[in-house]
Amino acid sequence: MPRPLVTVTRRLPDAVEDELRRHFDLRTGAVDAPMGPADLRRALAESDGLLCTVTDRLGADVLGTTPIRCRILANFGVGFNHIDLAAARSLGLVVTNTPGVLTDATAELTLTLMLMAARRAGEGEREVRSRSWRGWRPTHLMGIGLTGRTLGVIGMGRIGQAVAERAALGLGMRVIFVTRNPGTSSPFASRRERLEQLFEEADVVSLHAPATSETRHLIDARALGGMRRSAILVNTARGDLVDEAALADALEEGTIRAAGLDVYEHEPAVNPRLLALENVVLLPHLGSATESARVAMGRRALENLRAFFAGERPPDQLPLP
Ligand code: 8YV
Repeated sequence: MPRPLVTVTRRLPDAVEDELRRHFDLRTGAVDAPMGPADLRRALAESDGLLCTVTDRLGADVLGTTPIRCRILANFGVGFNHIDLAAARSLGLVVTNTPGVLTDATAELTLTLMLMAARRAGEGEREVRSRSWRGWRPTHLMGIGLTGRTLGVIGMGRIGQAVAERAALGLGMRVIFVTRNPGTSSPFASRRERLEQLFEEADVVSLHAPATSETRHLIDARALGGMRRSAILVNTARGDLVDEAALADALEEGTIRAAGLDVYEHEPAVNPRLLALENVVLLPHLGSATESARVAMGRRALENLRAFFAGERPPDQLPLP
């Protein structure tokens, strides 16, 4: 039986590509750059499976192209808002993701941003690197401590839970959360029913909800206006959740104290007003960027592909609308 042909849209860690080659005929790009619509359409037309990433915009315009040979989209990552699931369903495609294996890495990066924003670490680093540090002084770059402060978690899935646990146990924070899921509880956090309640209480607001039509611009001018003036906003989820222009206004005007962002509305573009501000920490979508998480994500995508082509149900098959 011929081996399935799988197109891998981006270069993955060597260990993952080697393992994939043991199971599939692999097509990888010569250069590691995002695939445009034409290349994606060709990959869908010519391969049995597509191992894709967040940089592949698989909307109805791309997926709607017929005929396609592809039968499975194995996403490398947990978030799948770049894939039009309705279009995938109408083509009979199976879609999978890689939940769980990047939870620790993303939770750690969330704490990194919380601490960096609270302690003004980005400002300090820029000062040292630009050789403008003039030495210690009692009032230099004073930030805020997080011990005993309140963290508000929005979205209490795996990553929200992991952030709550680390903030409570590691930083001694009091943690509150909101979620749409009625059955969710946590030994480390207490629930609030309304976002407004969370905004009133939280010193740090951290986003862990998926990007959907309902969560788009969840953090807008009104939400920012409801937060404490001393609040720090952290986003390691998806850029769509935050109205970047409204956030820039809030940071410029002192509506909130600071922000820490790992994701953006139009990646890799970042709103130039944010780039000009000192009170925002900006990272380049590093949430899952540890060696072990990226290898585990690759293995999980491989396992989904392997199961599918063996006629089994892939372990991370997504329900389609
Ligand atoms: C990934 C992420 O790096 O898993 C996700 O949803 O945002 C990141 O951890 C990215 O999606 C890779 O495709």
